[in-house]
Amino acid sequence: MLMSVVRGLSLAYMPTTSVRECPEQWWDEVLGVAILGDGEAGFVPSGVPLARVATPVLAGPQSMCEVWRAGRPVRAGAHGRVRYRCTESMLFGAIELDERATPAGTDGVSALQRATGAAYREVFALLDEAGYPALFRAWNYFPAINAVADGSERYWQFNAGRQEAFGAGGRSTSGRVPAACALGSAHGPFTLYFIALREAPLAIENPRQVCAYHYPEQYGPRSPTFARASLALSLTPPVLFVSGTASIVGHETLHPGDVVAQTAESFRNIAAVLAEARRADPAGNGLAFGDLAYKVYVRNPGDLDAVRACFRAHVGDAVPVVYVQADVCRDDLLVEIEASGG
Ligand code: 3EB
Repeated sequence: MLMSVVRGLSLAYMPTTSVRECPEQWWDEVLGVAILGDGEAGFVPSGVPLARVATPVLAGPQSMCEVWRAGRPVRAGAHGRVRYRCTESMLFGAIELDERATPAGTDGVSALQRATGAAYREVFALLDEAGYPALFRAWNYFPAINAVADGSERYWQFNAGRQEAFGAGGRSTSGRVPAACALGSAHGPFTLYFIALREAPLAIENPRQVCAYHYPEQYGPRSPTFARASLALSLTPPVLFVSGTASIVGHETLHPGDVVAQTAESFRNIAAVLAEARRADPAGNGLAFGDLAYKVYVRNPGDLDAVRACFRAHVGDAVPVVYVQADVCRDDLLVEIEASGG
């Protein structure tokens, strides 16, 4: 448990078997849930936004729930295919789109690019209508992220669909962009879950890294649309999301083939992002390694012990953390780490 136990937004990684046993009223303040790894989802009450993410859990129970709570009662709704729950200040939503429903067209636009675009367009329509225009954090998952299909890398196709939808939705594609991650799942539909706010958060960049929205064309014709972190000072207490962070310095992958060096480099990047966030927050609270909860994406399950040892050397073993298998968006990246806190 973390991120303000009493007031405001909180996140917990819980074994699915424990969540199953929670009484009905426990769900009243739940904004939404992501089920990580395989596991049947029938226990989630209807009306709770749900993302099923086929990223196998590498340590502990086979199925874990990432539970987002508001610390106050929530209101539920649906808009198109997006399910959401919200408080006065924030909205959590989830959408799953089967790529088979958006086949590639003769115009050369792939199924994944179409699904991505359709999902984001529906999300932005909801956010505009409901009055939470500022996308704060987006989690993106889809299978075969490193595969080449219809003539290009699937991660590139995703980036094209995302960037286009941001533009069509009247959003900036550089500068004021959300924190995000994009990972390859084992199977399943294109899945997006997100948190949006009434008041725009601050986008935080990393001085060690080129802004992702300025990556050179060698990483794809349309650049990714995300900031290294996003900080909401309008929430009490403030909330910080650190995007998926990998072993990239400048725009280049460092330490190919060396998972421990990549993990350590990722922590250098997270430390640099936290320093930037502290500069942006006059109060400077909750912005150290020990104040965050982590999700660690490991490409090769056999690397778990090495990654975990490196993780513990950096943050100790008193923080919430879940390790899952996922494909990182560049095929030379072996690990990626995201963090949430406040
Ligand atoms: C990177 O830094 C590694 O496309 O939304 C990290 C976080 C990465 C978010 C995204 C991709 C994304 O470029 C990959």
